[in-house]
Amino acid sequence: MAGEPQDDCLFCKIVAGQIPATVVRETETTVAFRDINPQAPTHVLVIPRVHHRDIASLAAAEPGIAADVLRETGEVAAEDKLESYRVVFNTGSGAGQTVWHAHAHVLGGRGLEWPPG
Ligand code: D5M
Repeated sequence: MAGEPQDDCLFCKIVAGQIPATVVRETETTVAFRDINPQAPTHVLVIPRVHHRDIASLAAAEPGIAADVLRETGEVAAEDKLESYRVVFNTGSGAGQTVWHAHAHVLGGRGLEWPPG
């Protein structure tokens, strides 16, 4: 059920401490950790503790927590002293989403081209 931990969800396991991660920030509602396959010097994922399959589902069901995720992206960028950075929510397999638990990518520390591939 949406919002409940899912046994087969990698990021629910990170929230539960069952899989290790390099956690950089935690709040009551969110966890931020370094991406295992970094695409930039800073590549941090910010996730809600609750399970929703993507950012749209999270924002529809729990808009306050979606706002918490957004606020944390800025905190991560500030901690890594990023003047410029990109926040990405891959949504759907055609856009490259591979983990079906809402997450923001925070990318920075190098030049970033636009449009992305
Ligand atoms: O992004 C999913 C991201 O999750 C992708 O960049 C790799 C990352 N990932 C996968 N497993 C782990 C673990 N165990 N720790 C940290 N990061 C991880 P998407 O937008 O769904 O493609």
